[in-house]
Amino acid sequence: MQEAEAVEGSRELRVRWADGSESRFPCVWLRDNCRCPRCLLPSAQARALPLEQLDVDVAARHAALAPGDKLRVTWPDGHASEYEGAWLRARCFSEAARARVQSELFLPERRWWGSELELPRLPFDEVLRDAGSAYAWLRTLRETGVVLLRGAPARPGALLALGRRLGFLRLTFYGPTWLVQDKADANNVAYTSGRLPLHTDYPALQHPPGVQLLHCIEQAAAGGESELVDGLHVARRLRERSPDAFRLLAATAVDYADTGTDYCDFAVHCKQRIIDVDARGEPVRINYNNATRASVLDVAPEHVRPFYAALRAFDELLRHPEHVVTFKLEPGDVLTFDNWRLLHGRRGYEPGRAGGRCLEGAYADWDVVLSRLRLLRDEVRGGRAQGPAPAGQ
Ligand code: OGA
Ligand code: NM2
Ligand code: ZN
Repeated sequence: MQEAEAVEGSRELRVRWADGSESRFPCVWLRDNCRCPRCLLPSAQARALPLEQLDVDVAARHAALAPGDKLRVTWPDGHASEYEGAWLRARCFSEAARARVQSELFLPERRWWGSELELPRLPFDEVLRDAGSAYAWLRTLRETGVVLLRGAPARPGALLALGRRLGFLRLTFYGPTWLVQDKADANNVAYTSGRLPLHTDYPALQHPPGVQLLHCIEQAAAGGESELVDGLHVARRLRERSPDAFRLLAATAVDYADTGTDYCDFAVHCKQRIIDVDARGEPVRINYNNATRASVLDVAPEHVRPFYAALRAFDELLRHPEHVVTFKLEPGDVLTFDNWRLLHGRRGYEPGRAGGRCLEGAYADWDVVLSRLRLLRDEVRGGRAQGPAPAGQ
């Protein structure tokens, strides 16, 4: 810091940096973010200052640079605060600086894809062993939405190891992990040998699982191929081509239901918009499983046919060959994907005799995955430059 100057009746401090640029810091924000141990619990890096002690109009009584590149501020009640130059600079309020900080916090941009996608692949054991590979896994999971981990043992347990790598898995009514097999009296359409049309898992939950892990233990001789589509990409296409269909799917609250017994008995019901959009209208999550879409439909009768027409338009665009990637999992493959972004499906298969097709599945929440991604990024940055990029097929 070169210079600090009080402006706006001392309600704002202006700092000039060595490179000549300037940053503005409103005093109410400075007071709110005092670093002293009375205002901040150091062991938790958490604010200890209650809001009722914050004067929105607070002005600095005195502000000056102090040795060690610090800004020292004294407040009207005598309280003193000190801020390090680098700490302040990382919190500059300029639009460009804020955009930089936000992209650091919220991690890599998405890359859209269609049927041309070469599935990103990484060795399963490297991801468990090596921080650079684990970072490459999670970074690609965020950017592309899918990574195929290969070479896991073809028996249950691999997902628990990946769960420990992340932190922990998401428990649902189908258990900590679950077996996708042709089962008698199946409590879910997935547990048959039938075709599964493109869907996202578990829109019946208010907070559907962000990430899905599917470990192939045994594959069917005939059928059972997997299909993947970049649902957020297709939703954006729908907005261009059929804006009315897009608007309807982004506005209509659709009921989902799931009732039965598995890990314990359950009667799940909730409402979801099939295309979930953020405050700016950008699609952020697809909530679409035709199997668990409830028979109650909470719209006026005159809106029923337009709703179905919009859903048919979206479904057709999803299934368009230019959007679908098809492949067949092999024993030892672990397919990991963004369940908020991708839709996945499976072709029907020959049930076969004893054993037969068997996948083990599990879920993780994006909070856990992104937390691990940030920690791995910092670990990898501290050591080597970057992990190996996943190879295409
Ligand atoms: C599921 C599912 C895919 C498969 O269990 O929800 O989509 O290949 N399974 O069996
Ligand atoms: N399984 C695979 O939404 C769904 O019912 C998806 C969930 C049974 C855990 C399937
Ligand atoms: Zn599924």
